[in-house]
Amino acid sequence: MIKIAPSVMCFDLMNIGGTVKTLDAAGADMYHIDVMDGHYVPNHSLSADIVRAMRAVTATALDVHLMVTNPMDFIGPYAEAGADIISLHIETLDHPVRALRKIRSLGIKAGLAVSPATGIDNFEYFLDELDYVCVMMVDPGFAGQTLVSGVYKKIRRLRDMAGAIGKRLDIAVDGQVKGSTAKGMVEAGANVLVVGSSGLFSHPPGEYGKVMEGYRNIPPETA
Ligand code: S6P
Ligand code: MG
Repeated sequence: MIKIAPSVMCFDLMNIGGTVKTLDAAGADMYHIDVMDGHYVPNHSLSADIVRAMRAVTATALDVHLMVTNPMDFIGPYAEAGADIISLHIETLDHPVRALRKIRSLGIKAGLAVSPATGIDNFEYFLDELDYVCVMMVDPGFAGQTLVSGVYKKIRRLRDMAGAIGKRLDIAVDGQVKGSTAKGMVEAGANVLVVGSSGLFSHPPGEYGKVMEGYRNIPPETA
């Protein structure tokens, strides 16, 4: 089943609560919360306070994407704030398995995020430790960038890797997920679509439900 994850960074920040209400009613499956430290990526975005505030008003899953240099320090605070999924950038980790186990030990789904230029060859060695992979279709740091088209191959590769061990891995795509790109991403094996400025918030709020349903109805991977 395809899940739709609106990106909170792209909400109208003066109306986060109202947008959560609208999107909950329109059937969002999870909220994607980008955390940037101004060091690993040249930007700042959301924080644990946003996760806590959203947790208080919605039962919808909260998917935290940590773009920080020292992610091990932030697993605890984001778990405590109410995250359901935490993804760390593989590029920031010396010991990915230790990090994934720490997340799972807190009762949270463990994810890795992968920037466009980063490979996934080593994932096959610890795939059973992973619940979620956030495949970045743009370099992390900003909304509204240009897609790196070579990354479709990575989605396919990851889906094949998971298939080879009979694993139902959640593969999210993040960056430039929109009408013209989502089909290819789903066909390559993605089942979580992070939608932001290009794929959801370019539409008026009254159309959010219809737009999300359109993505959900894309026929699943072809292989
Ligand atoms: C980017 C971040 C993303 C963006 C989302 C924006 O670093 O991880 O989650 O918020 O990709 O979507 P769009 O449609 O503006 O590329
Ligand atoms: Mg993100």
